[in-house]
Amino acid sequence: MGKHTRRKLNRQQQRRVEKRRNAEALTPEERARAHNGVVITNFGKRVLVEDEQGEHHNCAIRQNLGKLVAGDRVLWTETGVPGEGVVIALEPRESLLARPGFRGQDRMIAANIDRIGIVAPLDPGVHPDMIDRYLVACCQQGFEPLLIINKTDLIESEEEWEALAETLLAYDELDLPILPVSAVDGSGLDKLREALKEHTSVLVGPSGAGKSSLIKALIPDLDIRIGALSEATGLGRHTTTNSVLYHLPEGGDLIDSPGVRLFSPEKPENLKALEACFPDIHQVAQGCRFNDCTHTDEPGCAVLAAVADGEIAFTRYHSFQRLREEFDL
Ligand SMILES: Nc1nc2c(ncn2[C@@H]2O[C@H](COP(=O)(O)OP(=O)(O)OP(=O)(O)O)[C@@H](O)[C@H]2O)c(=O)[nH]1
Ligand SMILES: [Mg+2]
Ligand SMILES: [Zn+2]
Repeated sequence: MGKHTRRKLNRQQQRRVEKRRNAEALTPEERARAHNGVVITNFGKRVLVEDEQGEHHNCAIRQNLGKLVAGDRVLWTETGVPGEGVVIALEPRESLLARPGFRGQDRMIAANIDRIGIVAPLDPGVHPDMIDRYLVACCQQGFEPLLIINKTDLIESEEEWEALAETLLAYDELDLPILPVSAVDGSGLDKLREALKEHTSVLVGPSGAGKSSLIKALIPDLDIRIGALSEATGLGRHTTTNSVLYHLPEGGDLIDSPGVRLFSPEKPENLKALEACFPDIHQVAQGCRFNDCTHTDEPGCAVLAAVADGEIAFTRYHSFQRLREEFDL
């Protein structure tokens, strides 16, 4: 068999695998027996699926479906064992947030979301670099960003509020919704509820930011439900290891995700594509002498001038350059 033929066959096989994931590949008999469901969480080789009545089923996954993640819409069938099932098809995803993992294998964070709540904690600190990385992902995929500043109960003085405002100035100027909250004293939670209503959102941010704490604060009877979930999945209660989908009492779904040390967005196609996700820099860059200016040391660089006179926040500039270097653009 020649090289060419083999490649062609592989592509055909590839397509067959793709097709097998979807409902269209099911036999009429399978389809008649199947129920709709949403993946609540993936715990290794199995998933917890919620049916349309809100019941949870611990499900195996049919071969070739690929990995599933919280938020995935699936078709599943009963096995005869109460509380168990088999996922037999994956509905096409409307969106997917993922991050690069080991050996180029993407790690999925959440599916079918439309909003990303970036949780930045005052302790250990609000880091613009982390925020900017998620903002690039939002820009690339059309997710609405929501900047959630958690642990405001730790703020002790007016000066600390001012320092925070200073850090957030660039985001305010970008017209991002910014919500200062505290999972501990409950401040800002009403506004957060309001912002999450009618959306499927995912909370992201570093480990210890308080993502799970915020979800617990938003959902009063969650402790009981987390107990049931731990029982069903055998997972513990603390550091989040897998994304989990929750329903908010006021409406909207919220996905908790494991903390990530350093999130990276998808590699932008080119320098301009990265720049387009930094609107503040992009706008000023129109004034650079060179069209392909990297804003590092070029003569006539309008961005460097704007950073020097404080018109562009240095943190934003730094985030941009860090990503540019990381992606070799
Ligand atoms: N002071 C204060 N502490 C908080 C607040 N929210 C969470 N914490 C604490 O921060 C720590 C981490 O909270 P978690 O909710 O587990 O953080 P997480 O973002 O879910 O972390 P991972 O699951 O590891 O990604 C816990 O000790 C919480 O008690 C807050 O608003 N104020
Ligand atoms: Mg957590
Ligand atoms: Zn420039």
